[in-house]
Amino acid sequence: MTPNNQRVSRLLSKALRHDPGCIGIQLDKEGWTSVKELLKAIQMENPGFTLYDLKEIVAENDKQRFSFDDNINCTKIRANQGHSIKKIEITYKEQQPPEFLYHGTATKFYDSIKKTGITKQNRNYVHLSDNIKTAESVGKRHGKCLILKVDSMLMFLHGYKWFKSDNGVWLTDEIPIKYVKIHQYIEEQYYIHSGDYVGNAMLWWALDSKGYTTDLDKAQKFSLDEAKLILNNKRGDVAYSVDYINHRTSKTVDMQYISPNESLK
Ligand code: HQG
Repeated sequence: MTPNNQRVSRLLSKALRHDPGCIGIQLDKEGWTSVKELLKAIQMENPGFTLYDLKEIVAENDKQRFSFDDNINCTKIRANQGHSIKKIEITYKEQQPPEFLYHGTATKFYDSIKKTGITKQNRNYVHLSDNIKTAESVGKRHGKCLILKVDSMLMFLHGYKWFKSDNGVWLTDEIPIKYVKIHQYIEEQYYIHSGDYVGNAMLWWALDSKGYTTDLDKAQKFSLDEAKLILNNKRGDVAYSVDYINHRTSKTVDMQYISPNESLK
């Protein structure tokens, strides 16, 4: 996806879930807005933006956040879940959940969760996933991640309603603490930067003590305690969390792997 379409995608997340007024559109009770009106609004800032771009954003969104009412005519579009606008009440189909579901949160919220259970905060529902990996990426957005395991089937048997959005997110109104167990604390991991660079690329401690590398796939990840031990040696090494660095990577090609013979003749 082009950087401009990535920017529009973020704008859509905001407009279709939290603040339609930010681009002057309106959502109906089910969260839909007219594609024609939306295109007009986006084109005010991006004159070259087309329906083709919008279709690309919907198809390629990493969490499948958006849907058209029908993929051929594309008359209306909405966000599948995650709304904070109270007047939006999407009629999700009630579903029987699996035995357990997972909620990724931050350790700093747990004292409060212990008192009131998991509550929806600003959103219209509490969000859960059927796998730990998704819960981990959701929880990490808030800080040091804690994965909670929820007795979703037991809740269902006790009369709590469960819904599943079109993009596979499980939703419910609230989760009393008696259905919640701590599943796992996710330890933050760290890369160690040697302090040196190759060109602009940062040079990291490599896997298995094999010197240094610019390739993050070959860089060693350390626990907090290991990273602190290394930093105590005070050799100019610097530790950054793996998440922090992963959010700042870009795709480049190293010129030493490129042969001019392979270029177009
Ligand atoms: C926490 C993203 C204190 C809750 C994700 C969470 C998801 C409490 C935070 C979707 C609490 C709210 C939703 C309590 C819950 N006391 N804190 N009693 N109960 N919390 O962002 O679940 O990228 O509103 O654990 O993928 O993190 O936006 O909810 O940590 O599907 O598409 O309060 O948003 O999708 O944070 O994320 P959020 P969430 P998008």
